[in-house]
Amino acid sequence: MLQLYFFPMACSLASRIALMEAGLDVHYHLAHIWTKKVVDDGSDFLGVSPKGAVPVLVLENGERLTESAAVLQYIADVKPEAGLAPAFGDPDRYRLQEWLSFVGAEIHKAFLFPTFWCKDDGSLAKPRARVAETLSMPATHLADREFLVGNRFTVADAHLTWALLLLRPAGVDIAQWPSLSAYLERMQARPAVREAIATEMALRKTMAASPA
Ligand SMILES: N[C@@H](CCC(=O)N[C@@H](CS)C(=O)NCC(=O)O)C(=O)O
Repeated sequence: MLQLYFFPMACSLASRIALMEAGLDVHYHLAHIWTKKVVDDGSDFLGVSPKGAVPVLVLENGERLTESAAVLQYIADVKPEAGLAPAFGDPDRYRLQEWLSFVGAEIHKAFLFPTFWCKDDGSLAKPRARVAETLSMPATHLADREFLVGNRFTVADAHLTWALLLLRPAGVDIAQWPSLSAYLERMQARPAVREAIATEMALRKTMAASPA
């Protein structure tokens, strides 16, 4: 069985959404990303992954896969019939990778990560100034589309949904981009997405405020 190391409402939520959309059986381990302890048994999370970051997906053969873009595509490819990624060779596969990279680098690491992890000593001014320009990209793209890639839900939507959910706690009002607000509402209406968020929100309430 696949195993996912996650922290509630962190970027590993996208992997949980993908796993639930695929209907895969998974063993979930809560890894505390500040203390670097696995909550199940108090073991060292750095022993699971020296990166000390979620998501970590443990594959059926015991190998550990990190980085959301890779983990999400792996999940999609375990259950191709769920249609969570275009097949390799389909030009849309590169569109999927394009969006996974954009969410991971331009939204997550350029904005969400510093917002939640860095002290606001003035150094957050630049990422904050840039975020509207960044978000205008998916906003424009989604103005006349239901999903990021093709005409069905993919793991790129799982990734963007997570990032958009964190905008409010990061102090950005998504209402500025009606296409993004409508998209987020549509995504949250999906049963798997709703259940994944509800599960992690419930866990999160039992913990202190957490970063991205
Ligand atoms: N590039 C990685 C970033 C993973 C990441 O930064 N995860 C955060 C949670 S959203 C984390 O676990 N941070 C802990 C740390 O960096 O110490 C990915 O896309 O999966």
